[in-house]
Amino acid sequence: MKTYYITTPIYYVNGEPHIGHAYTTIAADVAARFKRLAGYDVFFLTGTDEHGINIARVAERNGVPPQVWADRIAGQFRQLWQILHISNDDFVRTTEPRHRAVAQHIFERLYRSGDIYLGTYEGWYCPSCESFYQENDLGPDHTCPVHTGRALEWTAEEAYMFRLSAYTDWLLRHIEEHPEAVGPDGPRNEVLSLLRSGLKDIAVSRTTFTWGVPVPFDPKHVIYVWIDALTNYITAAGILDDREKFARYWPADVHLVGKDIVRFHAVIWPIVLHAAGIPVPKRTFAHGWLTFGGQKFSKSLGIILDPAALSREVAAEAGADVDIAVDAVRYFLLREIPFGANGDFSKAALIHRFNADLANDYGNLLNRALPIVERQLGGRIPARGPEEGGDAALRELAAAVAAAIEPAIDRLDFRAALEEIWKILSAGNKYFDEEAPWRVFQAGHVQRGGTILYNTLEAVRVATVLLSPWLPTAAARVWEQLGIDAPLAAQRLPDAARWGGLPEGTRVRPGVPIFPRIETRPAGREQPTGTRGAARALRAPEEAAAAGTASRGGTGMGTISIDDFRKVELRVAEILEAKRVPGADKILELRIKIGDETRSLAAGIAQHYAPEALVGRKIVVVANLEPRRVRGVESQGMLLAASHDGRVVLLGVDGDVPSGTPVS
Ligand code: ME8
Repeated sequence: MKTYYITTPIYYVNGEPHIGHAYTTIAADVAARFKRLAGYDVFFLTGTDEHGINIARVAERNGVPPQVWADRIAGQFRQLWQILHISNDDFVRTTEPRHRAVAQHIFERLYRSGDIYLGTYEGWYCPSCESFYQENDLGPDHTCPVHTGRALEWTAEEAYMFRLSAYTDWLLRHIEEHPEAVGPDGPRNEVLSLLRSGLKDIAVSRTTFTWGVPVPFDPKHVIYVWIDALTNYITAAGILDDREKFARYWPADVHLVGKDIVRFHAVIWPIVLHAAGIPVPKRTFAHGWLTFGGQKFSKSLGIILDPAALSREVAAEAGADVDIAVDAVRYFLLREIPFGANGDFSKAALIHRFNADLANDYGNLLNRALPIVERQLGGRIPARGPEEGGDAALRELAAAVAAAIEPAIDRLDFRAALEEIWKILSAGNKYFDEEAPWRVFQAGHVQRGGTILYNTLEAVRVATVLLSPWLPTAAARVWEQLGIDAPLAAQRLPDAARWGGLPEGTRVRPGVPIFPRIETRPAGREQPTGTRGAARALRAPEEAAAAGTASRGGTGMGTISIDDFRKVELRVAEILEAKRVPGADKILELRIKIGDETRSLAAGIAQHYAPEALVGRKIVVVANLEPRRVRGVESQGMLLAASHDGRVVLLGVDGDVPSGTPVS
């Protein structure tokens, strides 16, 4: 069986987890879940980094021993990962005996081979970073380049040194020969230029504090926190306590990290491993910063957002449960920001994605199709009849999309993967609208109506399988409503995405909308402006009748006051005349009557209505709009129409009232 080993950084326990940590961990989780779906034997690791002077200091400030502090924060990380449905296979902590043994083992192995030697290290030291800095990296007046304004200490200490310099050429060649070893391009180039400028040996032990793993043969030294930390990846893979497991999973397929720690992962770590005679990881991938108002979420900057609290808030606004909001957060983070680039967090953008993508494109397609199955077909998925209309195109599109997802995941391009899956949903919605099964049933073509419903729900099924790594809860609920007996968790690609997998005769179980739309509040700057797809929530009247439900509204826009609304003068008008406009294929020139008044109007409906079919119709117009010229036609008002996936239908009045009647 093919294996896949993916890791997140192990996070420092110097503060509570925040959305920055969740970002990396969710990304790793999606990749892990996708690879399981694709049939891989996956090992997904996360954990906590618990040693070092910073953590000792935080614990002291809180009046507890460092181990007690570490237990507390590690517990918070574990709890958050549960809430966010993180499917890690192990959680490693650097204070565990299994890990201390590995850190010591590697240190000793490198000492024996001569790659670690006793020396003196002098330099500008930042206790917060636990790093020495070179003169040309410093901030003004010998301050820390990371912690702005923090004065560094010139420190000289006896230290074990690691011969990083001896491996510069080896690593340079390795990355040149395996460009996939570091990604994306920016971090790889940064690492390459660092290597080309030459590496210096680094200190890998400290004597100034004791909260760490002692050097086994010289216990007044503790092992440098980064050597301690990086070796977590081989601890959990079983280097010392499970040889068979280690052989199966090592080297790791992907170390996912933030940009801040790419040098440690892509320079120090492969050299440590290579020097110790252990194969090096296949890939380190550095994503960008999640920011808020342009500033990085960060414990030290005090800009934090608790993803669990965010999920609770979104759940309350949607009237959904927290697990659904968690899915939305997971989806949003990986859809909104290209993985690798920095991206600003905005709750309005999250809500917009919730409404437009999840509630509308995904949830609503299911909730439109199932009731018609219920009503017209006794709730059973029908057999597929012969292909007609848009059937083949939808099937072919789904197959092409299904084949494109794993390569996108392998490139860690989560956004491209989601965009691909959305092609199925968009095409599914378009197909459903165009094939209009409710009309087909009304016309008595039951077999064709059944085929349209089959294909629509098959598109939903394929999308659901592919989306399940992002939306573990929602996908399972969609699966339940589809009524498929075989559990979603048992699905495996490529078979599970093959067209036609929806079993004929399945008893559907329509339920409540899985993503209830979130009504947004009055406009602020953060307000989502788009109302994309809002019209889709409005069912065609025949569709509502076919489904046996009332039609629903909802726009997703911010509210306006009644006074604002009163400024718009809406009136019933009668169309007296309609003609095409030479050279403007979208526009009709109308003459309309509003009470006693006759006006001309330009209307963008030429592709939807024949002029002769319009004469005599009563429509609704905005009567107090400033006149303007449209393609040479004086337009003294605007008519109202609903547009829906490219289709435009005029608004009318349900009964005979004279033209000029006010509409409110
Ligand atoms: O560096 N945006 O731990 P750490 C995106 N213990 N990602 C962010 C982020 C943000 N605003 N803030 C944090 C350490 N991260 C070491 C790692 S590994 C052997 C040792 C994520 O708690 C991102 O993955 O400072 C970053 O690399 C990591 O948290 C830093 O976590």
